[in-house]
Amino acid sequence: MPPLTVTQPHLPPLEEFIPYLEAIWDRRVLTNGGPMHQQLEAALCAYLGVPHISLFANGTAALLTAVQALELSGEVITTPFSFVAGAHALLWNGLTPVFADIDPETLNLDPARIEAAVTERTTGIMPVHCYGNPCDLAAIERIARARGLRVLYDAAHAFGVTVPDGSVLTAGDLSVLSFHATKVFNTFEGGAIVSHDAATKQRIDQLKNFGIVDETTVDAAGLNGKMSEVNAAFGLVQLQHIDAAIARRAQIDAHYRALLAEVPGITCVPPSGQTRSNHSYFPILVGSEYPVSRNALYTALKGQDILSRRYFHPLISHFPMYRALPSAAPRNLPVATRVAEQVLCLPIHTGMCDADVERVVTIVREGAACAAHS
Ligand code: T4K
Repeated sequence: MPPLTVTQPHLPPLEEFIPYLEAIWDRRVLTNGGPMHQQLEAALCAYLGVPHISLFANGTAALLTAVQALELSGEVITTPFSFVAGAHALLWNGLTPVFADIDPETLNLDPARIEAAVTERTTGIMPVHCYGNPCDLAAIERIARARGLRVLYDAAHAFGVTVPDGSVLTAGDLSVLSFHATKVFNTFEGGAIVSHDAATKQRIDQLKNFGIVDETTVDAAGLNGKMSEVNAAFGLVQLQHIDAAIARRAQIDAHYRALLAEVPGITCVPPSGQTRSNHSYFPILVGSEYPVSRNALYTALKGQDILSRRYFHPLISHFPMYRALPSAAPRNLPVATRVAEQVLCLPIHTGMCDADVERVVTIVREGAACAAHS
């Protein structure tokens, strides 16, 4: 039996993809904003309920370009409890990440800590909707407005997530998505920037194409962030299956929550105000009342070929390129430091059956029970 991994790409039947490949072969347009690319942008705007989307080769290139497009300078406040790509995008743009602590309930940036981290060098805030759970959008907007800051949401985990006002992706100035193979919606590799107006989208599209404005004009040091036609075509096929994939994830999520509800010391991270979740991750916190450590539980699962992941341990602020920053000190980040020691993301993907969920939970329960007898 293959190991049960934390995630697994949801793949459509191969035969559905073939006609799209044939169309690409016929046209010989392989990249640079071809018809598949344009169709996917339009289809995603309609599906997600957002005004403008620019596709990218991956989420990290999208983050890099989003930071560049917002013309940020000096310091940008962000979370240490995330994937390292976000802070790297700041560093690559010559900016200083300033880490602020997270809220113990949502595991997203704590607005009070954002406010306390603002200095006269701050030009932006880069929050992350961690695990697809929305940040405190209203509080962040209030802080940004009061201080004249730009807001770039790292929405890599938040494909299809909605809040009472609509898509979570329309909050802030820009939002960045990842369509990596490990994500709910994937194009093998891929990403996107959601923007509010046509002029911003046009600027982003130039920046992801070397900064080319026209045949004889290049006005910025843009990168090559373009998505190919094959990736875009795959996205068009995937989109036809996304609702079914999210619905299956919702069942797995509910099954885990029901079975884990009574396990002492295990907390399932609750949703944070979304009207639709995408169930992209299933994080639990292994608290001090649980008889064995998070790492011991991780190892026990691994021993049974269940590959859970400690997203996001270590904290970004722990890595050598960030460690010396004053804001990276663990005493500045007590909640994130504790959560990084407790968190474990259990497997959740459409390849799982109910018995897989039960197998995972049995091991979690055994961890609780074995120590109850010791
Ligand atoms: N912002 C945030 C908040 C992010 O989480 C990410 C990416 C980004 C920005 C950047 O977006 P991208 O530039 O990646 O588009 C993964 C992903 O590589 C990364 O995309 C993701 N976040 C991060 C949270 O996780 P790993 O190193 O944990 O992936 P890996 O290869 O260990 O895969 C995990 C499991 O998935 C494997 O055990 C097996 C399964 N898997 C994976 C791949 C790649 C498959 O079944 N098939 C596959 O093709 O980083």
